[in-house]
Amino acid sequence: MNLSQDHSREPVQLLKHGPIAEICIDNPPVNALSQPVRQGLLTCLTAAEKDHEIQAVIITCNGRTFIAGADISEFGKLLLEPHLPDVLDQLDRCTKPIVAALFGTVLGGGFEVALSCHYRVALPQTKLGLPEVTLGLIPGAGGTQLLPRLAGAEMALEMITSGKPQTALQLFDHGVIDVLLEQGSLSVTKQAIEFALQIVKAGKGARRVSQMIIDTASCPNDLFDQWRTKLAKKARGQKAPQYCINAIENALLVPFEEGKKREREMFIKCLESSQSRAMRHAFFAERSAAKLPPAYNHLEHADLLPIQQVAVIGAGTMGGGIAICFANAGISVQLLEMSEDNLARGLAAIRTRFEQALKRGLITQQQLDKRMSLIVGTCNYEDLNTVDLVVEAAFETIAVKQQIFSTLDRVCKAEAILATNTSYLDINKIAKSTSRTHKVIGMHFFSPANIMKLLEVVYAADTDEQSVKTVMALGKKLGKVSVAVGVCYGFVGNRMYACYGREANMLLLEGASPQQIDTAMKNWGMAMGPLAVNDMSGIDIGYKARQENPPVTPDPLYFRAADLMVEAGRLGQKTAAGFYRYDTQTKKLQVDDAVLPMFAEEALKLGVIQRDDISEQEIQHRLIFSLINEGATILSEGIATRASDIDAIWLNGYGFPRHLGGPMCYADEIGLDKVVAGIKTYQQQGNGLYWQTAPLLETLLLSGGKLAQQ
Ligand code: T1G
Repeated sequence: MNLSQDHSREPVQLLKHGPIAEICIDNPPVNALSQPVRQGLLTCLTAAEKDHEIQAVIITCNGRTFIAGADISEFGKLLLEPHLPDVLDQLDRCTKPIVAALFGTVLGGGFEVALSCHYRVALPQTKLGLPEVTLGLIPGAGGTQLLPRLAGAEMALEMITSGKPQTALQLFDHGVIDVLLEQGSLSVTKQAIEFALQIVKAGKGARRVSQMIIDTASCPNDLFDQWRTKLAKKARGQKAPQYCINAIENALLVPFEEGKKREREMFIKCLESSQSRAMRHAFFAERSAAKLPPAYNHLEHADLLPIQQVAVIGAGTMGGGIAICFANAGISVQLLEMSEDNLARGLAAIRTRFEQALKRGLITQQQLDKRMSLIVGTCNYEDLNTVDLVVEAAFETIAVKQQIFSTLDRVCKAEAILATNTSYLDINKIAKSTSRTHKVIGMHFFSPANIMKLLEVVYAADTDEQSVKTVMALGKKLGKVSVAVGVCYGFVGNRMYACYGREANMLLLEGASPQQIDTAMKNWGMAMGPLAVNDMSGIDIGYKARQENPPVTPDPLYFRAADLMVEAGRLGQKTAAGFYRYDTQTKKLQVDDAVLPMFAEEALKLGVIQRDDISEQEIQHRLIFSLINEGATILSEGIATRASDIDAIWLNGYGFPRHLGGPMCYADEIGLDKVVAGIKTYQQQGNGLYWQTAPLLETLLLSGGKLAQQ
């Protein structure tokens, strides 16, 4: 029976099942704790407490998940009452037992609601977590005080500083979950009502987590300092993880109310920080990227093509990684190579990668066997006549790809989608070697393909809506962040990365050393410096790409430093020497000053004047501003649909620090005036050919607009 008037539009309703009151939340898509939900919770709780017929309360949700957190879209605006901590205080203090009925992804404020209840029942595979740290925040409604009281300090530290959820099954042994519900028999709500009735019958009252004592017997004395040291390294430059540790430590040091008060103060400080603004921008950028580009909005809404079986052409590093992506998602793969030897090598390399995952506890033996069984090798194109989609990952030359696509067009079924993993080449040219240009598309994976989350979905001139929608959805199924981009040299990520690499190379000619450049970029926030990255991937890859496809505005200066390495046989780690030298056993990087006179001699030849006053800031600004400038140009050309798409690309494909939000977000944070001034400086200082300020930056500077919102 519905106790409240007919407010069917309200997100929270109070229903009555005999002596049990049900507070039911219905706020699609994830039952986020928006202001109306918080208000509704408070109103219904007050009513249930006053109703003498009610002896226990359950909190339930409609839809696909229990509350998945605070409403992130409210952050950055004025926070409206009732504030979540106040609502949860009332839950905690309720005199009647309250049961949380959990399923789906119970995250952030949702988990805090559950922890503020007196009992928790859940389906075994329910995910429970406090991911606030991934948004540059800390739990802001008691999570850092409640979780240690139930699960202990060490589990709380692990979950809160990593933001990674655990299942109800995993948490059951820690006493966080009271009963694991049965999947599929009675509904979660009905099972929760049954449990509440048992509580009432047994005379068990409210059991406040806030009053529990934390078991510190197993905690080492320096537990929190150990975590501070570990995270200062692992989450270098990030503030929220350190605040998480301080807040959890307070749970052992001060009473609950004081601990919660200090937690809220730290939460507000994080909420107002640039790091949290950047990480919340990243969250929404990755979700906006899932929306199709306008180019595909006007077409009739095509259905997705079912993808049950795929083929991958080429069993090299990329082809093998791509095959693993599909097998991990449970999709059968035919892996085609030109010879039995190459195929055997490729399959062996795939097995090795799975065995490494097994050794690290990431998969079970059963999963390894299942995934290997999904990958079948062949040397015969005719075997591909039933696949729904092909991903070509062969040599990066247009002639080879055109030949492959012409063969695929002949053997594959008419509706099959033909995708290429090319990093640079013109997909329109590849499509023209088929009779199905509307089914040709780019699926640009990033190495290692089974690890990196980014997938650039490159639509060519004729690619149809069904192909784009199907591949975007397939990317999500593979666990990727799919971003739809247009065709140009290097699409979005690599085109911008070429500018970043160009500046690093130019700085070598101008007198900076490899370690000076790499140290500057690591100090800025990158995980690795550009030259160490280049050594790791192989300097010859870019060299060959430039030979095969000279950049649009070829300039002998651009990559001469890298070309020198290749011409001297210094290809990077694989030859134990590149910009650095590498120990042949340990592969440990060592500075090698032998490269400096090579750059100096080349600079003399090219008329580049060497300087010894290159500062860390100049290195950082030239590399990062080149990304911003090229990104703004790409946006103006329509190759990227949104500025936030460019941020999603750089956060998931190139290790751009998530707490800086991506190049477009970062530009707004430091100020477009500073970026444009820097560009003009480098234009006057060096080769003006490429430091032309993107018109969009000039326009926004005049209008005061935000680049990341374009
Ligand atoms: N707030 C607002 N909108 C949200 C949201 C949230 N918390 N979570 C998801 N959405 C939107 C999302 O933008 C998208 O919108 C749609 O829901 C589907 O999302 C006080 C302060 C729950 C695992 O960090 O991890 O609580 O694009 O595409 O892949 O201490 O969403 O359709 O318009 O991601 O099935 C803590 C964030 C907040 C959870 C579902 N909670 N969300 O994944 O769908 S801070 C989180 C997720 C907090 C407290 C603190 C995932 C998901 P649109 P989706 P999905």
